[in-house]
Amino acid sequence: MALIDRSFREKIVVVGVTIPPETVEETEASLDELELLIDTAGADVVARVQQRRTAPDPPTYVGRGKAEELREVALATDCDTVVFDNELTPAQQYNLEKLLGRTAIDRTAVILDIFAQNAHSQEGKAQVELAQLRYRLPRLRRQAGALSQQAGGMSAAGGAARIGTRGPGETQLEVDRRRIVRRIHKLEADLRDIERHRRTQRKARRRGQLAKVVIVGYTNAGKSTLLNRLTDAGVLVEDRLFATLDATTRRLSLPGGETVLLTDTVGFIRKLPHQLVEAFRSTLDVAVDADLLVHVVDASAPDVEGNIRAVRTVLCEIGADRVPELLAFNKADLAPEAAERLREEHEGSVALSAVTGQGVDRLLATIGDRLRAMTTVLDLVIPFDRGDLLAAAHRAGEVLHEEPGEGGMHLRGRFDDATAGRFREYVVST
Ligand SMILES: Nc1nc2c(ncn2[C@@H]2O[C@H](COP(=O)(O)OP(=O)(O)OP(=O)(O)O)[C@@H](O)[C@H]2O)c(=O)[nH]1
Ligand SMILES: [Mg+2]
Repeated sequence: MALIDRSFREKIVVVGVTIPPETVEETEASLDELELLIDTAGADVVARVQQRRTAPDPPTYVGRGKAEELREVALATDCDTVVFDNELTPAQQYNLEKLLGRTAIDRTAVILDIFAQNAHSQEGKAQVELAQLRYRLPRLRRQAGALSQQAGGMSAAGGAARIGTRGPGETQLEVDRRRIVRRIHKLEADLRDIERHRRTQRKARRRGQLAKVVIVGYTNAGKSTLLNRLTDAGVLVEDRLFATLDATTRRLSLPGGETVLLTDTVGFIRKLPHQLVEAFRSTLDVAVDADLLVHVVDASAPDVEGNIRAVRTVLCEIGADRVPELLAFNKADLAPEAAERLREEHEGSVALSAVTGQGVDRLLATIGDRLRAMTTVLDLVIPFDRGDLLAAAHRAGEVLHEEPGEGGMHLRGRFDDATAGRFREYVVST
């Protein structure tokens, strides 16, 4: 179901419309990113068209005059596809294709296309297909319209004639729609099964009560490189967007002796399609469940603060904005000055290079410090006949010291806030 043909390098014209409060600079940054996405998808951008408007023009998003100009640019550059940075409604997409005489798609379609190309696991494939079908379902009319025009010959050629007719195309449309809805339900059920299975696994792991550290960040920031540097994960690293779609978890020993679980996740981007956020919800849940997010930032990127904001927007959308965050400015080998400046500007952050390893020790020490700051050290006396509690303390916390003494087992341990409450009546001092 690729939207961009990969049998050759398609020529593409990109279109960006600035609608306040968005600024022209933000539109340009977003278009730069769209060009990277298109390059990742395997096509070439040959021209860029921009416009400022107070609101989208309902029929074609850009105004009538701009649409004409766009048609001329498309002809002059002999492009194959026009890609809008803004999300098009199905009707706008249809009208634009008719006017331009070539495929018109939006940023969402490009991102879905790249995800489809990069999905390898069963779950990743199901998630991407689900997002694609949800994107396609409301757009079916367009294709069915083309069908009914063919079937109806001359008399049905006028665009308006499709509405209200019950031609063979519409019957086909109903068939297609039902088939897609059925497939969506099947995928949702499959994903629920995978999710249930993973929850069981996660529960088994939780018994170990290891802290969960999750690497998040902009796409291509170096998240997988960092996981590989810190563990022997061997995750695929590539200089392209959305190389990673599946979460990978490894154990990691911190310099203080604690072991944590470190997870690499899918990267974020500006205007991440909501269909994808929805479909990837179960994968993204690892961030919601985390004790600490290591937010990896490419310090050599042109708009670092914009990238940080884009990641935080997605974190907010999935409900992970309340998890503590540690900013890690990566690629310090490429941009040493920028990394250092950013580290100074953001309190508590670190600068590092996942490739050379510089700053990695500092990162590990900081992870340890941050996790320890979130836990409470308690001194407990647990009666000898409460073997259940003693076992629970070992399971739920990190026991630093224990010896039998007056009144029971004297134990010093580190507990998270929730567990600490259970031992309240056995606390002797804190
Ligand atoms: N110079 C330099 N390059 C780095 C560093 N970290 C990562 N890279 C490069 O950046 C590119 C992306 O790295 P990945 O680890 O795949 O990035 P990611 O954040 O996992 O990307 P996605 O999974 O696609 O979102 C690769 O070409 C890496 O070699 C670094 O510290 N310095
Ligand atoms: Mg990755």
